[in-house]
Amino acid sequence: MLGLGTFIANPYVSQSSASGNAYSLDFDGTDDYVQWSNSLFQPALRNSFTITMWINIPSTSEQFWISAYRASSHNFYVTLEGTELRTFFSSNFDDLIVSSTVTVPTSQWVHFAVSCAKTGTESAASVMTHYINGSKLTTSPIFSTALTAANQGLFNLNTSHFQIGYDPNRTNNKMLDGTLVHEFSLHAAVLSDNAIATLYNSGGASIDQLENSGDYSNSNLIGYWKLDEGSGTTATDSTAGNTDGTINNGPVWSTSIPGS
Ligand SMILES: [Ca+2]
Ligand SMILES: [Ca+2]
Repeated sequence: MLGLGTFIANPYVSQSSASGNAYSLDFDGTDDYVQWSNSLFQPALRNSFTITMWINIPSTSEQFWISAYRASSHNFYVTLEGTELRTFFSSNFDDLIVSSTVTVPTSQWVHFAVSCAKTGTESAASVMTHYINGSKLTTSPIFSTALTAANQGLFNLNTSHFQIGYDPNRTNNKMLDGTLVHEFSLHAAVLSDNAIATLYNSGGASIDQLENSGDYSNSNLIGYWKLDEGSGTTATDSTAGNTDGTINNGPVWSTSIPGS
């Protein structure tokens, strides 16, 4: 559990609005991305997790929102192409891929979440669930192969990294072009439907994920990047884990945030 002192010690809070969130990152579609070493994400993705993000996209052309890619044998990524939202998870060639059909609104702030419940049993399927703007989407497995408990533990990105906005194959031009990202978080648990709806209904600017609020609990929050620095190339982790990300190739700081 984080103490209040940790929050106050964040040097970026004082320059922000009262809610502690004043900026987002604007990606250029050419080479901009935010990157983390896989030290936090690799063990987290071996178990149950939830990732949340506020994103504002100009179009639904094919794009990578989140990616970690070592090879076809070990990867995790979220893509949007038209009305198809997909999350891929491959561990030691054992794939779990889910797809939702959804019309993601463009040129406005959208709340995205994906949770993955790992059952930990050899025979039962793991379940991934998509949410857009607090609503749970229907997910269809593309491959029926379940992640087994044995293979979950083999998820190994080696020296590959975890990114926002990074196309593992740059020649495909699926970087985030003209896209804004405002907050990004990693929870080492499956958040409830109500918890995700609470985050969405907060508008992003009013709920700080470090705070417990109503149906939302931060007890398993292990990475929280507000993308609120307003300058520089560090995406500061607001949790005690201090897993900062590196902002690469010059995305622009924008004052557009949800509710603004
Ligand atoms: Ca922000
Ligand atoms: Ca750039």
